[in-house]
Amino acid sequence: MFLLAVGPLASPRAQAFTAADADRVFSAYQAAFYFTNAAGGFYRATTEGGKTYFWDRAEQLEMILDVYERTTNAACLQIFTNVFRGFVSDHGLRWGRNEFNDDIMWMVIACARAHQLTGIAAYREVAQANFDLCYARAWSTNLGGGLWWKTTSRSKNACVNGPGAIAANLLYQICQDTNYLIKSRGLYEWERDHLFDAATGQVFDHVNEQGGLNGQSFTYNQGTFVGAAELLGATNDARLAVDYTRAVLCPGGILPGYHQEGDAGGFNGICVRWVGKWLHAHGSLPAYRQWLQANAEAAWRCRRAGDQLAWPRWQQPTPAGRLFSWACSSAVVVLQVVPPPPEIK
Ligand code: 7K2
Repeated sequence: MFLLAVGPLASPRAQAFTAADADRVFSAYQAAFYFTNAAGGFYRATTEGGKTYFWDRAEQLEMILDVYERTTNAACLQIFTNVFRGFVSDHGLRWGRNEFNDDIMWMVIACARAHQLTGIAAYREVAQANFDLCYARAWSTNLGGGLWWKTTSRSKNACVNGPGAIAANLLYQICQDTNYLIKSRGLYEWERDHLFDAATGQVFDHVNEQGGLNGQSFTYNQGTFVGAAELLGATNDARLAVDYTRAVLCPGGILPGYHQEGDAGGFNGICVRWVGKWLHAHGSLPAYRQWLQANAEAAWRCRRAGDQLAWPRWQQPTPAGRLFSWACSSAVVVLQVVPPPPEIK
């Protein structure tokens, strides 16, 4: 009895999260949401069925690449291939029918990253063709440049200009065409001038045609701004936007608990993907690393028993009942892109 009583104290302190947990969170996700049919691979929209549509599926493709970047496991590429095939079966190879310019830019990023990781020409071709068609219809001189959010609405939003700057930068890298670098810089500088407060690091959601600023700040916009800034060497801007995210958007240090229904469920995954790349490029500055690790730990801790899924409100336990795959992707991403703390012996 005595030995049993002291056993837990003598054993190593449980780690916050490990690489094995990063494998587990993805396995749980796949078990709950992934399915294949003759057309390809897909994700159920919820634990009850359906399938994700366009931009959430594009971001699920990015999630798979995050797992691959961490593990270099060829099985991830097979899953990516299947989901890409499913995407093409639903949306084709030219996406101009989708009125949302942001949707197209997210998918361009996923395909450009896939090309970087695999060298497969088809991913580069589809990324380039769709960036070009999107840029041609979305860019205008109104408000000094920048991309319209969608074909019909008259606002210029962070959610298209940040991803557009990243997409153009990746195309520059993979096509070696400096016109893409010029576009990347142009979009970034427009966003910096119109949707960024250099005194605080805040990224604003959008500006309307009359120049009216919407002052809301979402973590995904902070994240893509950081990603674009870092790719273009604007390291001071990147750090400012990271600081704003950490100090203002994270009460108690944990990213905001967005609702799982709707667009925002996956915002924190996008945020940590780009903030994680920024951190990696800057030698894992300890305070920032610990902040991201606390988020990854919270995401893993909040998972529910049984199917092991974690919802996007990491401060609270994942409830029973229906969960949304797009919203559960944030926890998968954070565990891929944040390095686990060293093992405590
Ligand atoms: O208003 C935009 C954006 O500026 C804002 O940050 C978010 C907040 O909402 C929309 S972006 C969401 C759209 C993405 N494309 C596909 C659409 O179905 C989706 O509404 O959530």
